[in-house]
Amino acid sequence: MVLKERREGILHLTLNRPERLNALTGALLDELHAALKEANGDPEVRALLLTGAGRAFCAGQDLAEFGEQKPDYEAHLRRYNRVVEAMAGLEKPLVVAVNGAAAGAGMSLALWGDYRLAAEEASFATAFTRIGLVPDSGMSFLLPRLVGLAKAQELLLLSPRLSAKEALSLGLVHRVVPGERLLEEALAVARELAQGPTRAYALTRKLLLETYRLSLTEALALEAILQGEAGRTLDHEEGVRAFREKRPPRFQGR
Ligand code: LHQ
Repeated sequence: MVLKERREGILHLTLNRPERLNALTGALLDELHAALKEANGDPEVRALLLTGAGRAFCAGQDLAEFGEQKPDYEAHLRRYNRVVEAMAGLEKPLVVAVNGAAAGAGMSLALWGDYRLAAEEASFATAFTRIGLVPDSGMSFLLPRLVGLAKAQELLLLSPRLSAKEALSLGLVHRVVPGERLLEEALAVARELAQGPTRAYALTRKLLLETYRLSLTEALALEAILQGEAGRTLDHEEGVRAFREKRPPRFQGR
């Protein structure tokens, strides 16, 4: 259900239930969680790429998973939340290639990427309130931060289906490319990130998330602590040396 391929320091994950628009089941979420945890602990993996198989990126929760026997959603969301915590806590950059429709929790997963590309034919819909639910998988946290409160209100309450172009103009994605070039372009970004200063990326990711709950004084203090850590990496030494020698740096990720 989750295809894994590791090459050139990149772990390429593909949500693979194309016959169901890659809709999320408990089993798929558990596989995704395991893959993210494994990648995080593997020093050979220096960037991740997430995409979907077939014509959709991910249609969110598989609405057929439970049949008539609907579980307690609060309990079910624990499985979502550990995936989101794993994505948010990754110590390497995550590139997301949105190949088609991203709806509900599928849109949330897409937004957790640090760099998001969309195919021209991709679309985005929050979808939650359309079926009488509230945003989950971090959508209520991330969406207003990405697009501002007013737009988040519109996207969450009315759930319009956004084209890739609209998603680009809102800042939901960083780049839109023709579908046939999506993977190649996403891999190029992942490759660049995989050759970068992995620790500095990890600490930058952490800072960007942490500052949301910090005062300015606390944010400055955290920047100083993490700069201390980054300053002790070999990659920092190499970066400065390469700058002085007027050559591209060769980062090792430590
Ligand atoms: C689906 C699905 C789907 C099953 C399309 N499930 N079959 C967390 C935890 C607890 C509770 C619940 O929720 C959550 C988080 C969530 O993610 S809630 C939001 C769940 N997702 C949705 O409500 C999205 C529903 N799907 C859509 O809006 C559209 O299908 C999208 C925009 C994804 C794609 O539209 P189209 O390309 O026009 O395809 P389609 O609508 O014709 O769908 C194709 C088939 O896929 C169709 O089946 P059929 O047998 O008629 O061919 C759909 O029923 C099926 N499908 N999404 N989530």
